[in-house]
Amino acid sequence: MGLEKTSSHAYLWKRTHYTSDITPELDGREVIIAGWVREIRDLGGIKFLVLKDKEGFIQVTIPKDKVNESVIKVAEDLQRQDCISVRGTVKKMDKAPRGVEVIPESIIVLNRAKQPLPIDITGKTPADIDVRLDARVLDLVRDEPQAIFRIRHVALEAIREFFSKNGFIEVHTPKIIATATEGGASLFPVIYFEREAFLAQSPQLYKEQLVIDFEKVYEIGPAFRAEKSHTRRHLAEFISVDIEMAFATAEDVMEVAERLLQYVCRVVSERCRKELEILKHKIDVPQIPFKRFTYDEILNDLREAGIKINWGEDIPTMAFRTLGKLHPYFYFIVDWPTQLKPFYIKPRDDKPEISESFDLMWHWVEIASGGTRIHDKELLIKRLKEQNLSLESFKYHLQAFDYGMPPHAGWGIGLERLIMVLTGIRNIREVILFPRDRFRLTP
Ligand code: AMO
Repeated sequence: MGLEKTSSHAYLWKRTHYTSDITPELDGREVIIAGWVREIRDLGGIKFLVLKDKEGFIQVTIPKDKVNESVIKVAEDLQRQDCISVRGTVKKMDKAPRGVEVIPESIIVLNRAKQPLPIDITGKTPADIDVRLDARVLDLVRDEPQAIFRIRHVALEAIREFFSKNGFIEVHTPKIIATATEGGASLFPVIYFEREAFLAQSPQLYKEQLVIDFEKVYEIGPAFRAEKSHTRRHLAEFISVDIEMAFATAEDVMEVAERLLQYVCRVVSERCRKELEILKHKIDVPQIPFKRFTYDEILNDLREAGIKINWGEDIPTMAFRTLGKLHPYFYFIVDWPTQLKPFYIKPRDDKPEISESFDLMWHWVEIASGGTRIHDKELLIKRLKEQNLSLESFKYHLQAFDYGMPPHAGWGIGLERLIMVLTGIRNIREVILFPRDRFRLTP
């Protein structure tokens, strides 16, 4: 029975096996597989169809003289990305890509893909990134994005494993909030009933408050930045991996960061061999501890390379590019001038112009930043005033400091930047499903 279209009530399309389950040992077995047409080739007397599902590919072979006419008729009209199910018999076949093929008894078309497709899903004819992002759902079926998002999944799995093993509890804090934490310029305002609110730039204030209750917390959640800069490493919405730890200093949480990165690199390189091969990328599991350079040492490095930056100034992108050449690995930049850091970062007791803060770098890209926090309410109020921030806006945050705030420290890692490191992909838009940037709000 070779049905071209069937009522979904009949459920004749219900799969018995994923493509990866079809092995030469199943020779002679009847199976139902379902997925999408990746390629179809007609060699006159025989048609080869490559069917893709979430686990991989299988060759469906249609010898014209050996299958019934209705199958041939359906196969005649098949095009790339049509959604189909195939009932057929497994045949051991040395010449087939995985040593096995399926000879169909019926093919059901569950939905046709509109032709011509806007991009080549085999990836043989590369398309411009904007063309691909406009058809992102289709773009994501290609092997490369499939590998990227599988790596992203495994990295997240490893991150959660690591935190659980190390006594952290996962939290979710509000993303519609009343106050800025990371500077007012990059805030997205939203209308919240009759009031103005903002999209959270980071879980900073909440994660700090929660150390009173849970001591070691982590959050993996969206962060929003109204970034004007249109670069290959900035998004308006990204996933931030944040931790906060009670009774800890910057150095303590730096150790957590380097152990986490080493663990994630190891896990991904072991569990994602196939995906890394597709991306032609190799992960070097880093040695720890990572090198630590002070801000002053970095300024010296840059001076020697012919780039002069005055003490207290931020390091511009082109200078970071030079640094990346000098230090092509993971490293920390510590002891930043207090004036360059947000109000919640603790100034050093002995030298208040320097803060107990760090940025974690990979070559020239900043992967994370963090530090020891101020836990003394009076000092926090002083810092808020120095940065011209309204105490009224931080009322509830300051209140938490009346409830036994312990010394604490933490950091935030940009997940997409980490995925760029793990995949070797250079444009951040490739490692997030539906990127948001200054010029893109759809799809
Ligand atoms: P910061 O603002 O440095 O620190 O952000 C932390 C990390 O988040 C990533 N990141 C971004 N990724 C993509 N697009 C962006 N626009 C973007 N902005 C930041 C970077 C960066 O290192 N609250 C502090 C962290 C802390 O002290 O705990 C914070 O948000 O990888």
